[in-house]
Amino acid sequence: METAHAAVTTTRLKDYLPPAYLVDSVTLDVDIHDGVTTVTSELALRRNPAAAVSDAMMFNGEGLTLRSLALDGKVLDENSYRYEDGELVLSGLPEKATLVSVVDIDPENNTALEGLYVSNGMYCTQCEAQGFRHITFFPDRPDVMSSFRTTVRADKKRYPLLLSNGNPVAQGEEGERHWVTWEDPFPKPCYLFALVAGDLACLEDVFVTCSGREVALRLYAEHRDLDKLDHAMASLKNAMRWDEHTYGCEYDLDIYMIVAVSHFNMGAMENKGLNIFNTACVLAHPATTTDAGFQRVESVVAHEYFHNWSGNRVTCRDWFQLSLKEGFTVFRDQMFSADMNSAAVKRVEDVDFLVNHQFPEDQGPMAHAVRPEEFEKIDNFYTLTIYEKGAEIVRMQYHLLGAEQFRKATDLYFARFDGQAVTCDDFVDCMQEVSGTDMGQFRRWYSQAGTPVLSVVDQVAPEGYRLTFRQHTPPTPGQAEKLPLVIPVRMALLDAQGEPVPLDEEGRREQVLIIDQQEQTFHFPVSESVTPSLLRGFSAPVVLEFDYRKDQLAALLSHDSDGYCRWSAAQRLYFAAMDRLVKGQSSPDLEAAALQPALEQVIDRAGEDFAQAALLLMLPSEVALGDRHSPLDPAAVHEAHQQLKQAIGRALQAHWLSLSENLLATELQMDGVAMGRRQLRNLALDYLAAGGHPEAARIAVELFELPLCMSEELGALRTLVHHGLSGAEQALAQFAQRWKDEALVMDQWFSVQASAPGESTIDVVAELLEHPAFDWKVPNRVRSVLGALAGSNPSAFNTPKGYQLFAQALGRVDALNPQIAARIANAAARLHRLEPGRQQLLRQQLQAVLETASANLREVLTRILS
Ligand code: 0A1
Ligand code: ZN
Repeated sequence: METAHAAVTTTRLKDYLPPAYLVDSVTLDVDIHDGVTTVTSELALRRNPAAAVSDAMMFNGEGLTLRSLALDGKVLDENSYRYEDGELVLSGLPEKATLVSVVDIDPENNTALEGLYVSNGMYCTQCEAQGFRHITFFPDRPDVMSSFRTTVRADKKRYPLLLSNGNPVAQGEEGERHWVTWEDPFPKPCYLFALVAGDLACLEDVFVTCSGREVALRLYAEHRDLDKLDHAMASLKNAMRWDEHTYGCEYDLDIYMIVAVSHFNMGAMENKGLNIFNTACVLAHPATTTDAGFQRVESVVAHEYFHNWSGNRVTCRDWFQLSLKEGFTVFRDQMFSADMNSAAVKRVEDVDFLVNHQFPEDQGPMAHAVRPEEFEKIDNFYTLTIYEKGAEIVRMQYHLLGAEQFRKATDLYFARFDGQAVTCDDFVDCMQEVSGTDMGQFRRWYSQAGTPVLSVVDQVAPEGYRLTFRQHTPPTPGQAEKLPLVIPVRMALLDAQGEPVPLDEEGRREQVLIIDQQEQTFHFPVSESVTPSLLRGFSAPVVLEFDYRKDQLAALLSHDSDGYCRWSAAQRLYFAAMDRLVKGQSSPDLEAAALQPALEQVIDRAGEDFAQAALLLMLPSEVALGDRHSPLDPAAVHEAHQQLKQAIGRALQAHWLSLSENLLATELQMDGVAMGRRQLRNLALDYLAAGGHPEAARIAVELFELPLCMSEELGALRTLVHHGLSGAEQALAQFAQRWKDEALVMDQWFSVQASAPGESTIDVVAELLEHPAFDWKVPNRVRSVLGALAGSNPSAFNTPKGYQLFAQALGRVDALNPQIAARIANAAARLHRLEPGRQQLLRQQLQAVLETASANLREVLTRILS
């Protein structure tokens, strides 16, 4: 547990030194008893030939009760080592030595959920980034890679299942207790260690790898959830096959296991051969899981599986290189999901997420480079920048090299660095070596924080058409000066019919322009009037500024063959309309009338791809709208957002009504088309309600009463609750009654209420926090209320009561789980953009929490308040 005012230490990339000693092998014995768990570890130490010669070595250890230490069989007395502030230092070590330590730990009271802890009666671990030091003494850094042999001992009846990494090699019984020994021959850093002891149900299958080896696939969950594992199993097999085809990566052990746990700080964890998953990212059943939930399971299962190569076989030298494994693996999972579903829709969803969540991070007080230079708590750097922007940087390399060369480069990367802990530069070196391209300037993407702004102007001249690009990256904390980046801009020029015109003598109709200077102009032999279609496929993570005319945007939305550009045009139209409303320059009905023809075109073509139509018809979020206005008055933004939604609801009400009724399915299907239909149908129903249509409540109640699946049921409930329709209260009560035993469904029940727009929701949130089913120790539940309030309900959050409740709750979470508190606190990062009155109020509240904050929370709050 963190204590108040724990010493803050900053770790810097420039101070990196290799470890003095390596640990070739680890033998662990974990003896689990109620109330105390005893961990005996035997480390085979060897002086690191790559380090400066030293006979001293540091081992991390946090919250360990030391029983004994012995070096080469000799018990060490207290004078022969130093153990303070979580660091054990031994000196006078020979070239090779064996260190045996015996410690006691207390998993039952571990609410921070790092190291070994208990979740619903099951023992499990979370060691990334620095959890292993809570289990035993160890050089807890990713560049120390060891083979592990682990014995787990526990009561036979209560913990029939004893798991760890690798393959089981021995087992036995001793009276009421039993033990299993696992061996993982692949050297790994300790952050990939895992252990599980519990009574779980198992779904089993077999995968035959490309070289014909049989791999046992075992998915574990609580017995009641056994029927919710099929989708994860199917996703896992698809991912294994895809990685063989796409990257030539074959699975290496004889077993691959996934364990679902209810208490988990993040989504899931790629421990070697024994993934541990948040139940929310692995359990899926049509009755209890939304379509978005199904898609998340598919992508997270794949993500963790892909880490077996991009992360485990080849890992990070230090935590500054985190994006080496995370950016690359997100890119891999994005491409996998694109291949399994509609690629165009997937790309827009990913861009939407990046633009609406990572861009604000990169433009706020938490902005940091994809390869940061320093951190206090590494847990705070599992950010959208490391993950999502990191993935965009890999994607740019993929497109710059082309699929074939990129594959050669990743082959080289995996072959050259197998079994090693390496850097982002090593990755780019492979790209450079294979392609012969100088990637020197490109590497700035890793070191430079902030979102680049690319301003474009066009000019029609007698000689042809010209586009001039100017790039500029605004300063970020600690990084005032910015250098030009390499920005690939995929583009086309569309004629009046929306057809791309030839851009050069060869007749190419699409090009990638490389912008690598502050300003550059490109000429095209085009004389007709054209609309530029820029940044196609979102070819670089930049803000693109171009002063489009309304008719050009309508044309892009209707005709562009690029899904991203269509979506981006729609976003520009919506934002412009709402901006005018925020500034009081227009009326909602006028704006809706102006949008109507373009939206009707989208609706007419909805049958081509329902999901894409839903994405095009959905308004940007209130939070995203607020990010365009400074100083931010959340009430004015809320008003404008509601007004436009209502006006669109009214203007197109006949369409919303028919979509709400005609897209209704009669039997359950879980394919992409069926999911797209439900998405569009839910959206239509929501617009119908926003427009105040008298049929909305009836349709929503009918759907709620007899849903085919959770997407329908929850969609109906959300519409009822968010629009305060008659029947909402009853539906909430019915839903809670129906699903009281399904934690993941109840999370949705909490979050639907906490995200209902409007100031009065804050009183609802206060009640939800007192609800008997609310549990401060369960991260999913905490997120479902506090995350929903602060992250997606600006009109309730940005009130005096909202700030006060948020700050108090933050303190309460922090006392139990600093990682979760710090994560939720990020929602307050917009503080500096708020109008002075609110800014002052929020500042006061956060300052009060700071007094007692853990080191994790303190790092985030200090940055926000600075
Ligand atoms: N490596 C995991 C994410 C993860 C990171 C940190 C954790 O605890 C602090 C847990 C999981 C992934 O990328 O899926
Ligand atoms: Zn990951």
